[in-house]
Amino acid sequence: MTIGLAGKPNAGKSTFFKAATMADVDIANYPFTTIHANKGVTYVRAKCPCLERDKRCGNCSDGIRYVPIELIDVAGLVPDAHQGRGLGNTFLDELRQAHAIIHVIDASGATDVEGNPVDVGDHDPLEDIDFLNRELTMWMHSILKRNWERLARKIQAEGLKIEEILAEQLAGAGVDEVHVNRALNDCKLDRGNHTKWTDDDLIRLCDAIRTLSKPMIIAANKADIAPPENISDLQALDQIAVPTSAAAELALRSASKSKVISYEPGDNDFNVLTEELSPAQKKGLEKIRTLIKKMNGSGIQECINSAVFRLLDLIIVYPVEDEGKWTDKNGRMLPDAFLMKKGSSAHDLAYKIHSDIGEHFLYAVDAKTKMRLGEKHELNDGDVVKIVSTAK
Ligand SMILES: Nc1nc2c(ncn2[C@@H]2O[C@H](COP(=O)(O)OP(=O)(O)O)[C@@H](O)[C@H]2O)c(=O)[nH]1
Ligand SMILES: [Mg+2]
Repeated sequence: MTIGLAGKPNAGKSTFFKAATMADVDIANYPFTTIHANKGVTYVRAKCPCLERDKRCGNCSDGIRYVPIELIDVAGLVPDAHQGRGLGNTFLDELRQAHAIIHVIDASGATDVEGNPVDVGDHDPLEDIDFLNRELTMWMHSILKRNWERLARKIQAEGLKIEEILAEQLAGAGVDEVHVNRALNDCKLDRGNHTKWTDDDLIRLCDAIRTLSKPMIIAANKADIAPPENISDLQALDQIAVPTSAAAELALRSASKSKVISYEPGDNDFNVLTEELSPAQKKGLEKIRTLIKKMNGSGIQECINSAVFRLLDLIIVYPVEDEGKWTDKNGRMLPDAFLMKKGSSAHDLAYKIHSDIGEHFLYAVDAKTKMRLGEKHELNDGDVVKIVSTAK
């Protein structure tokens, strides 16, 4: 599972990335700080099932379970990147690996459309939403357009399946046939008449493909200094928008890393662990405390969780081999946590563990209720499941 952080320069992507992964990247207030995609590991936060038992499993932080996913910090997009402006296509190519995009927006309005600093509130962040959507759509359009006339003739002459050919063209952008098929239906384009499609039709189609293949949520970043109406405007859109302060999260994780505070990502408070703070440090920390109390957290963890659970509709399932002790064969309790699409079955889980186990699946056991589950049984978030198979 890979999530990409996208947005214009200076929105706070690298700060978000560094906070979420605690990796070392350049953070600076000028465009193109991040030249190449940075890849790192971040974590979805969940309640560990071991909270239902009388002892902690050893794979969670006192009942808080962190499940790894990949995060990419995609360098800043500027308008007309799809035509090769800025670092143009490099940025777009980096995004193709992402299953979902967190669009990091400077909700404070303190950067213009190209990411240059302006006064707080001078730029309307709503403009940035359209801009990223349009760049992605036009990027896909430019790929399709390259070969379109030749392909259109070929599809007609050889009677090929249009969704297959289009998906093939856009495979590098992470698009598959299912996306294209649904997009064709959504746009009500006449498949039989594809040689007559106009350029506008192609753009409409790409827009629909983009919506389906690159689900996106908004991080309304710099919420610490943003005018409240900017945040509410972003939250009024028909997309999930989470107010974030990447800067606050970075400060908290750094302080936690150096044992100055105890803080779990996603918490709305922390404990100071040392007496040796300067008055300025104390003041800085208390300012952040006030902020995360007001925001109910810095928003970074909530944003990652929202991308995984609300946008991508995933659940966490815990496979075990001993349904009594919830352990694997080496006695490790709740060793694995799998992210799976909501609606996945016990049989899907078996395949995810190993193709052999999937092929030789007999039944599963719900380790919480000890109920036997058939192959079609739909799994729920937080399920602890033993798979029984005849695989060796
Ligand atoms: N006030 C505030 N500033 C932030 C926040 N996140 C990032 N910044 C600042 O915005 C500037 C650009 O951040 P950076 O992460 O390099 O942006 P990128 O170009 O999108 O990667 C830096 O000066 C950051 O310190 C935030 O949540 N609040
Ligand atoms: Mg950056």
